Amino acid sequence: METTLIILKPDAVQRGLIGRIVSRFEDKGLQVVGMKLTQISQQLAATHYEAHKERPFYPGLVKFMTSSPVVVMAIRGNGAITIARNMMGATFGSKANPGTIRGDFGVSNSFNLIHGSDSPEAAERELKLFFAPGEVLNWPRHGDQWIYDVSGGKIE
Ligand code: D4T
Repeated sequence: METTLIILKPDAVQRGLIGRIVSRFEDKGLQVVGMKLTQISQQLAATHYEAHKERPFYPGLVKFMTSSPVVVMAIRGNGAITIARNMMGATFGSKANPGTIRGDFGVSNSFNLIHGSDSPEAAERELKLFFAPGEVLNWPRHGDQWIYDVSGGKIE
């Protein structure tokens, strides 16, 4: 099982889209194992987006991400990182396919509603940045036997 970090960005929260986006992950069968409303500090945004420090959009990105509350989520499932990225769609709503979160809810080439870790290494790093020990819960989910086929001894 993989766990990935999802951020519902300030535009998603301000537009009242929290419930609809969270529902998509639940509907898919992914498990919410951590979730909180928080406002990202300058320092945390700088650490999170360190890789983009030299990019022209970086100052605007940090300003946007710290401008208003976000919802951070830890989401778990078999292949959760790739599944979540596919559900999010291409980086900007203007290009993202219908049926994806960005494709269905946004048109901007800057505000893009949601972040998801893009690799297991990124997920591990980002989960530690946004969740303190004990905030991600390993809870057994009642319906898991109808979400995954484990009859063959592995998760299918
Ligand atoms: P994130 O990292 O937020 O999940 O988005 P992506 O993985 O889809 O896209 P990214 O890393 O290339 O960009 C990170 C973040 O920067 C913003 N951005 C990006 C921007 O404002 N202008 C741009 O030209 C680009 C490329 C949006 C997402």
